[in-house]
Amino acid sequence: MKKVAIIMGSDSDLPVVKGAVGVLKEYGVPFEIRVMSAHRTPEAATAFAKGARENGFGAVIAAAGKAAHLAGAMAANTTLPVIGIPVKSSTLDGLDALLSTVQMPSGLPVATVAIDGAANAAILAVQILSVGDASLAEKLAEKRKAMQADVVARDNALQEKLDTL
Ligand code: RP5
Repeated sequence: MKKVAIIMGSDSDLPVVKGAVGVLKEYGVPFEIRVMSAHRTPEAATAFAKGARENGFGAVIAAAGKAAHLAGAMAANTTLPVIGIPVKSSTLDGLDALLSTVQMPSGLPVATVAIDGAANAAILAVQILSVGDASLAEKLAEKRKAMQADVVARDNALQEKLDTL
């Protein structure tokens, strides 16, 4: 199975990024997690992205806050799908990182999830890998069914206690 790369601009992003780690573990998807910065270690970030495909990765998740150029820098140096997580790590509450990550020029897409949306970033990475992996596709479908059953159960519980509201 292809691996997922999780790159974060700083180890201070880890509390958010853990949400992606948990999902990848749940699906049994192999991953590597690294601290690399578009600004502080640009050469290392570039080299990682350039070698990502031949090193067995199928998708790259890049998490960064503030003037967040990490996902874009990854996308500039690989044709693998890149998923950006804007991290809320500044006085601007992550809006700065969201705009920096999502506003990519035409031709270099970054699939940007919500501010601190690490779980969705990992689910999207699993969905990308599932295109070539039937067992992952099956696990995703099972998870959807479980999610639907959970909502139905909550609705049923709500209907039962309407009189007490
Ligand atoms: C960004 O700056 C990082 O991704 C992090 O969200 C933020 C702060 O980094 P530290 O100063 O905590 O290392 O590049």
